[in-house]
Amino acid sequence: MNITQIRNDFPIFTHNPELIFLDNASTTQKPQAVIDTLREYYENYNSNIHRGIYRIAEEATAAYESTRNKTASFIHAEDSRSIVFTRGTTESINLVAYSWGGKNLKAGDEILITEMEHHSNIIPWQLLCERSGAALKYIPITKDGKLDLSEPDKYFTDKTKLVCVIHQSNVFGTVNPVEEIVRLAHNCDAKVLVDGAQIAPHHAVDVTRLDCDFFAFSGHKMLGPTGVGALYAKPELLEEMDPFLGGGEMIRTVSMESSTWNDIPWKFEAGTPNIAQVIGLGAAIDYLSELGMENVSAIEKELHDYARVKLAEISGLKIYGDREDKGAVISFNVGNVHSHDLAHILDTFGIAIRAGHHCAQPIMQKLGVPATNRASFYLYNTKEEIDRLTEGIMKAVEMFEG
Ligand code: C6P
Repeated sequence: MNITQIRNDFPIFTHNPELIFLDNASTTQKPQAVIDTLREYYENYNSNIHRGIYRIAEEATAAYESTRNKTASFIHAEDSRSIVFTRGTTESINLVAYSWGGKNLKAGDEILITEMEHHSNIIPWQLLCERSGAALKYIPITKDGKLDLSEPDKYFTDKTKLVCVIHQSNVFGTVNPVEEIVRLAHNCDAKVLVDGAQIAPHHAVDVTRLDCDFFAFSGHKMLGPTGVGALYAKPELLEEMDPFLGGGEMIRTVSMESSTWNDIPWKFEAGTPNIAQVIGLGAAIDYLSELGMENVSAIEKELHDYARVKLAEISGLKIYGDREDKGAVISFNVGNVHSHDLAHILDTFGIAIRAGHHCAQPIMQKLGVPATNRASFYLYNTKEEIDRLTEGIMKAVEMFEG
């Protein structure tokens, strides 16, 4: 893979030659192809979808629906009706909590999640438990950033109705054994929701092989625009679920007394959707598919291997959940330097990393720290940038510790 050629596809690096962007778990930069796709929609065929009886509306509808097919192929879903466009992972999870959870959970039932979850995969379940009377249970994590699945019978019981798990941790980069979790959950007749926000951009995903019931992800973390993401759900589940939001598009008939619903997946896409962003997501999927997800994973593995070696040269630096076989996300603290101070100093060198709790406060509680620094890599990063990060951290420590 020619990284220089890849970087040339991303105008932000031409406009900001000093920028070293290492906050890719938060959001990713956009290739010219995605930016052009958004512009072309607005300049050439901007119109609403599924309702206009004229040429440009039909063009927009075709482009929007073709992204549904691309999204289904990208995650190996067999049926494009299983793809619902949402604003992103957060909305996808909330959709399941309301539409599936509202109908299927009651007092005495249990939802099983893990201590590794992002707040987006905790709060919707806490709210659902308040509404339904169900109880929330947590699979614990070990201090080295893995799920502790040593006593599955303690957690997977006949009360378990839904299991929600993060596929790749946004804090540690740990890739969880989702296939095993699906098997344990299905053995007790529970459904499984996978938070795929951090896996879909970095590794090939096959929801059919995983056999998960729901899979949520965001476009902006995989080169696409903000404001768009998707929920994969097994079609038979979508069929039986109640609508999430009510409004135009999601209905078949409306009378003053009652209404009937559109076919899936449109039953879950009320109102005018983020048309441009969905079409832009299609361009992002094309870009990643052309590179090949196995190549994307390989680039990231090389960067991760290199970064682990380089960061280990810094005295007093502690990596949380450090291991070779995980995603290219490194959370760390160094000496007594507060993570926000370190991120601030690195910013003065042009280096963007994230500092804080990463919307995963239960992990911070488990680690016994208020916050960490986090460097996360993507296909356009280079080893030179990792060298600059290492030098930057060393300088910052010197400034603090005199
Ligand atoms: N994590 C991070 O810096 P949205 O905001 O809906 O696109 O994605 C939410 C979300 C859900 N699950 C996981 C595993 C995530 O990592 C995120 C977003 C960002 O780690 C922002 S907090």
